[in-house]
Amino acid sequence: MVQKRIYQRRDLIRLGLLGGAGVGAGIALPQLVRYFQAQSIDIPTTTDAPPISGMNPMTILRDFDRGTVKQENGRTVREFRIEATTSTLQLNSAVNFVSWNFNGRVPGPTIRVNAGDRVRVIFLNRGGHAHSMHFHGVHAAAMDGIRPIRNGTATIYEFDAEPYGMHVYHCHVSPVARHIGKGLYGAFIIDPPGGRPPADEMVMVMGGFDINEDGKNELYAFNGIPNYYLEHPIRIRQNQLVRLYLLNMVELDPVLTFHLHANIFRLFRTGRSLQPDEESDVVTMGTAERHILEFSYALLGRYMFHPHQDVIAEKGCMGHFDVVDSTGRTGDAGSHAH
Ligand SMILES: [Cu+2]
Repeated sequence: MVQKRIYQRRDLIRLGLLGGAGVGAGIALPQLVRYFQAQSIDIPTTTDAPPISGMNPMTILRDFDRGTVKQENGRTVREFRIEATTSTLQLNSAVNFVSWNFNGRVPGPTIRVNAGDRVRVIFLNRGGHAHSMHFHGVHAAAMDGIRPIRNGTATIYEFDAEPYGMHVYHCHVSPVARHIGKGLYGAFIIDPPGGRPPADEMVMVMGGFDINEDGKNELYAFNGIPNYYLEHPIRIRQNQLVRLYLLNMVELDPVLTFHLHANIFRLFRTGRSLQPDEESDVVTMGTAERHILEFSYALLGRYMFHPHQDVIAEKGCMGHFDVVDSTGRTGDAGSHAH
């Protein structure tokens, strides 16, 4: 699958390929070559990643919901329809978990808008309990989503998308840890003006499952299903920039880290900058903390990622990147080592 993005003149100016003076400004050839290379992001196909309990973590990974776009009074409105539901997730061969969730998936849809857009979320609660949608970001108190919406009723949340960054939404009905632990959370991305440079973009949300209701998590997962990306590695292209939108929604454990093997990532804290804040191979995240990580792999093969709380990693929060070349060939020696 090849994603192409059409560039506007303002993008060229932002990339420094056109001066403010516009056409006629000189463009150096190497710059132009890099520009056209950057235009097409090549995402390797994955054929052996089946859905589980009606949701597919491999699809969720790169699935961005930009809403239904409307123009109202000269501005862009993005409208989303979100339904709270109850469904059973098969977490592994032995464990079925009754999940409360948004649109039948854990995490809920990744809501993605541009800074300054008007966001309108039509929220329908069919979950069987009172729920709500509380968005992070800046908005009026009336839109803060802490008022319980009774089962069988609906409400509309509407606000301006500010500020740009990597945000989150979740149910805020008490006890919140239980509602979040059941799966009522999702990523909320506000893109900066002009966007970010082209990359293979993906979302990972770390979640925990208290399956016997003892106040502790017994299982953990990236994007809903424990060990999914361990058993179905995420194929990424050699030397191609990966932009990972990472969110920690694990309740009941005070902190998780995220560790990337055999690499160093650039970290954009809360996605609030276009320049990296630091570089590392491990970042510490409290509940609801989220960051943008950028990296690429030069060498083919299979590389792990997981929280470095290894007890948590070994209870389902572990995955692999499979770095493949342009023909789809992956590495050999050591590629299956854990
Ligand atoms: Cu709830």
